Amino acid sequence: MALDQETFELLLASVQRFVQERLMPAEDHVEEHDEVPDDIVADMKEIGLFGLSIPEEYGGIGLTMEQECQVAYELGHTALAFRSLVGTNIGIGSQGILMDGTEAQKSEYLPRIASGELIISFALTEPDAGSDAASLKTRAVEDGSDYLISGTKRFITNAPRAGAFTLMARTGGQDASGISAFIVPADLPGLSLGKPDRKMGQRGTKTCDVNLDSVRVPADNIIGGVPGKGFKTAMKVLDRGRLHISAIACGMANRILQESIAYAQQRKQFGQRIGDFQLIQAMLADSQAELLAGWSLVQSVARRYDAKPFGKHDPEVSMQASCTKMFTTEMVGRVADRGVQIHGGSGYINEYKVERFYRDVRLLRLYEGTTQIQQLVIGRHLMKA
Ligand code: COS
Repeated sequence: MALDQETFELLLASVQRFVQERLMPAEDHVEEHDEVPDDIVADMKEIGLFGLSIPEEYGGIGLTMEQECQVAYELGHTALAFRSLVGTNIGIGSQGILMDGTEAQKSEYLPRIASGELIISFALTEPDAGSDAASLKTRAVEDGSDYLISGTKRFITNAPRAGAFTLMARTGGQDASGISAFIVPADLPGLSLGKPDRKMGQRGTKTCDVNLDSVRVPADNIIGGVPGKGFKTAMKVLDRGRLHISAIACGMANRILQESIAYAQQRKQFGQRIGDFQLIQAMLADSQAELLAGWSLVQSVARRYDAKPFGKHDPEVSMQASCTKMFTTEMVGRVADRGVQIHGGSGYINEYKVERFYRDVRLLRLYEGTTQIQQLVIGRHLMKA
């Protein structure tokens, strides 16, 4: 059940305060040390950020998609590493269990995910299976009442912190129907982590390979208990994740716009504030208009998402989620580019926030489906009509 409006407004206001008073002041620490401090992680648990999307009956807050997007918009206003830390528990790590898991799986895992005691990652991507997710090679071979899983998962967000993975492996034939989703505890023998990835941006976000060498996982850990449903679970999880990422993109676009306005108001050239020049105003205006369009789109599609039965695939809503992710993540790329331009030479210097945000937002157009994959989802849907 959704949180009532009044309680939700209070939560949103406390997240706004948390972002401004706790997270923004720690941005330089995250950039410098490539880590989110432990005391901030503890505070994130305290205010319930890990359980935003998990129903109250499993210990979470139970936000609707529309409400989750509003919170994600606020979290998008600061270094994206903070959002990334809670993002897999709120979204791609937990939602497969919530949508398709058995009652026993939900009650075993969701309360610990909601409290942040257990970090759960989503392991779909592999060295040879990125956009073409259905071609994944990680194999799960039946052995009595267990499966032995072997393969490599790549770029797995939060893997170094994870206590468990929602992991897609092939139990059957070569197409999408041969894929199953497993809950794989991180401490099983045969599971090891690769070295941390060194990335272009999003410092403080932890990703690495996950290697599986005959990892013995009970058949009971197949999400929903039935093999062959894992690709669809993964796609449904990604539909939802794409809306969440879109809200983050809008939050970050607003932060960059505010940084740009502040700079344009104080920086003087040719004897006046650069913001008084129409060419600077044109860049601010383009960013504001595109942000408004993107954020309106997120809210409207999130409402459409909430209106369909939970966990059920609605191709029209999937198509709209792809439109939203494509538009908003491309939009924040343009806003970040203009932000750097407005800052001039200072925009290229790390001390100014726009330099790092410019690098941070580049990832939004890649993960949870590249812009080209969103185009494909949209184009295919239109051609089926
Ligand atoms: N929800 C539920 N089921 C879905 C779905 C969705 N959003 N999208 C597709 N399916 C179903 C299809 O209906 C089909 O089922 P049937 O065989 O019963 O008809 C099955 O899944 C296979 O679908 P499809 O044939 O469209 O699969 P493709 O291999 O052509 O792949 C794309 C589809 C390209 C859209 C998919 O692989 C994709 O999204 N790739 C990007 C992966 C990604 O985002 N990676 C990021 C990793 S996480 S950071």
